[in-house]
Amino acid sequence: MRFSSNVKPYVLLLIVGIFLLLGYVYFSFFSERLNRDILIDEDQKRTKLLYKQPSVLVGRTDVVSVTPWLAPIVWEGTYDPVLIDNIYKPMKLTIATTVFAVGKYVRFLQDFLETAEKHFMVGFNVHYYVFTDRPDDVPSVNLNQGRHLRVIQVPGSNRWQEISARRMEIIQTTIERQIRREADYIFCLDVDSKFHARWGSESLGRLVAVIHPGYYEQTHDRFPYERRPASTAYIPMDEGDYYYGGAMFGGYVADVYTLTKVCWNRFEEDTRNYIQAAWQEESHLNRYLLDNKPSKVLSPEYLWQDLKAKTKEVKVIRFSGVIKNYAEVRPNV
Ligand code: UD2
Repeated sequence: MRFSSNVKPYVLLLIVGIFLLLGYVYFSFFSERLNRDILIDEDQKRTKLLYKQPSVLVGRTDVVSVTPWLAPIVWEGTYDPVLIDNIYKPMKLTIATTVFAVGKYVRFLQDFLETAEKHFMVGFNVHYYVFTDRPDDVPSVNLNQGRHLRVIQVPGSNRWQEISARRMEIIQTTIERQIRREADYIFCLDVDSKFHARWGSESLGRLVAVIHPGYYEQTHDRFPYERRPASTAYIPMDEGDYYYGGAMFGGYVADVYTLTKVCWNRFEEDTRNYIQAAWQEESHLNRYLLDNKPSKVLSPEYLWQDLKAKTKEVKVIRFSGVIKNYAEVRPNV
């Protein structure tokens, strides 16, 4: 076919441009579907989800993906993100997310919230509960549809240990007051962290804990559990499953309520006996989870630290603690 000579070059360019754009849209639509190996095939009666057949024999062999009490340990490659979202999204769940930004830690909020909007429970209703003594310094961050943020004022303290530990008390009372009516699941997270990749519905469970990135290669006698029998967080040398990080715990609102209540009561009992567990609420969390096994365990992909080099079994870093100058950000050292 020949174009007549009176067709202007810019018209030709426009036509070529339109074809290129259509080609790109067509290709990216189909390549995305093919890469996922999932097709949504609608016939007149129902929508069916086609996905790669799960194998009984082939899977990750470099890591353990189930605990001895048969809870999943969530690693990249052990689940299909599209399939799992397809199960949970129709439930229209609301996920409460607590984060404390007391004193100078308010400076970490912006990055925490902005990266959460990109990667954390995308497509779900998320209610952030920001606890701070500096409500005027809470940054304004654009939230996606179905996501809300509430600021709750809490007292400051001149001891970081108290700020960290009192989270258990404050989460417990806030669940009682409002969260139990407003959400299905809850995650309690450290603010001095950023999301780097998907953290989605694969993390939902009745009681969820995360394996601390610093200790997953160690035997339990090397874990920094509380070792003094005088503390209610005490764990003897020959006991222990994993060392769980205090920077994340979650689950059904009712289960997290019990966890925070028990840990806070034990923390107070210790205080009355003039003892404070080695790693405050993290020590109590570890004692609680030894007796009340989590129903889902997140691998260290869900709690990394920026100062730690990536290891070969960690294929994706999803959430990581930022490097901070402790002496500068904490009220005491
Ligand atoms: C570890 C745990 C942390 C907690 C702490 C207990 C990990 C990765 N982190 O972190 O969860 O169990 O040990 O000792 O497992 N905060 C404030 N203002 C302050 C101090 C703390 O808002 O002045 C809040 C904030 O949300 C922070 C959290 O408490 O993210 C934990 O404090 P941290 O990050 O200083 O504790 P760290 O790094 O020792």
